[in-house]
Amino acid sequence: MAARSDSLERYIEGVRKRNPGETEFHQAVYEVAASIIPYIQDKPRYQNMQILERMAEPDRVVMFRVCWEDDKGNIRVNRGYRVQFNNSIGPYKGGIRFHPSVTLSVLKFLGFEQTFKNSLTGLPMGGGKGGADFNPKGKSDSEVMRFCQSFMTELARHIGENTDVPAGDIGVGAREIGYMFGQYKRLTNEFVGVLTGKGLEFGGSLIRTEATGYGTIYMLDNMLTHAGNSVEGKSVVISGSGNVATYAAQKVKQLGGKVLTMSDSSGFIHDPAGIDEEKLAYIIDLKQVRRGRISEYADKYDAEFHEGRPWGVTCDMAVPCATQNELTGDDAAVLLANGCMAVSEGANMPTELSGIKAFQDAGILYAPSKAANAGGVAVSGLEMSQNSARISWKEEELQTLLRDIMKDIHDNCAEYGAENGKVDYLKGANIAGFVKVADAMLAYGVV
Ligand code: NDP
Ligand code: 2IT
Repeated sequence: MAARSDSLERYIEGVRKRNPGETEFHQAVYEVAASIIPYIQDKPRYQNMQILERMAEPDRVVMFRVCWEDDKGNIRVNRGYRVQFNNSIGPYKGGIRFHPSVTLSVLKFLGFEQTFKNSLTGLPMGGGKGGADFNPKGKSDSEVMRFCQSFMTELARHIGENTDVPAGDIGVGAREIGYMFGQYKRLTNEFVGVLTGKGLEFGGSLIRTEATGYGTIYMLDNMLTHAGNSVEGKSVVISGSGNVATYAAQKVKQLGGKVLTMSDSSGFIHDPAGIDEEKLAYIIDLKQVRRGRISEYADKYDAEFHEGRPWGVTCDMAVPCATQNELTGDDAAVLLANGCMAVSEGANMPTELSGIKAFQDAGILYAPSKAANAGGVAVSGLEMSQNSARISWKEEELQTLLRDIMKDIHDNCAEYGAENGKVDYLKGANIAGFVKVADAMLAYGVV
């Protein structure tokens, strides 16, 4: 045991030294290495070939200037990125994030996580992530369009339907994907599935919009079923009010649960009566169409608005769907003290390491993001298949495929994470995601 923790510390020290100041990236690598190092202890093929060391080094990183003109005629400069992390099992695949907090560290943590997540889906997709420190909030449609076109003018030369297929993430939804796809098509004179999350008119897939949120709740439901329980009648606290949060809330409602909260970066609303379909339709219009603030919900419905995050509201289950490190160790202690029995992560790495430890020590059900939110990229993979074959599948087929993929992810995690009659879903997800990528890397030799 001492040898294992020594090797973990040594490994992480190396990662810290090679990537100074990249705290989010260190955190993501630590969380994975803590599961993988004990697993490969008696498997010299992975150790001799330095597989884990190689996995923490992206294949390549592209950083570029994005220049655009705002509505007042000012010239603005942002920084764009694409991190092509690992293409051992398929083309690089992963979202694009537009948010002022985007840094190389954030995109490297996301690209690293994506490699394991995409492996878990069972589909042939490698890991990548991109974005820019551009803040879409308060920008006009024309400004967003000009930014997206300028961003794609550089990105286009680095991506391709068989090379790297970006999609949406924070700040990038249907509008931004439309502008970027249009610019790619114009630059290359090719109509190919180079982005996913496209509009249905130009090669998008049914249920891609809903897939991440639905998948996160399927993961929750699968864990509960495995433990002899269900979502029905349970209260759920959700953070965020964007794409993932909205459809997670819808699925909780469909499965008979009650959603008490939703949030944005200004605060959260608490609706003790529960957020039903009609209220959810209001939130979709408020956030996606009018691009307003969640606080407006409390003016319309019998609900309270509070600053901060929603973790102090008593609930049976918590589903963080906003951003990284939004649930601290202290928040985890509060949730546990209030009787929270399950957590499923819609956002990427929303829980700090101390929070994860608190959930695991308490023995509650905890689904890490790389498993819980994999439904989104899984349906992106299905969008790629439909584009290559130039066909569109029906909604029922896609719904069944999404449910089946999430069930397979659950069962794989349960198999690799089995421990004394219980399941460590974090360990299970890390190992199940690792094995396929690692074995492909072994097959390629030293590359
Ligand atoms: P959206 O841009 O649609 O929504 C993001 C939501 O999170 C908004 O409510 C936003 O509030 C809030 N938020 C963002 N940053 C912060 C912050 N720093 N502090 C507090 N609140 C914040 O993004 P998505 O719903 O697509 O993404 C949410 C999470 O899910 C991210 O972690 C993303 O990586 C992950 N994810 C997304 C997938 C997808 O398919 N879209 C797939 C898998 C994971 P505000 O409006 O105030 O900015
Ligand atoms: O984090 C993620 O999995 C995403 N943002 C979705 C990626 C994708 O390619 O659909």
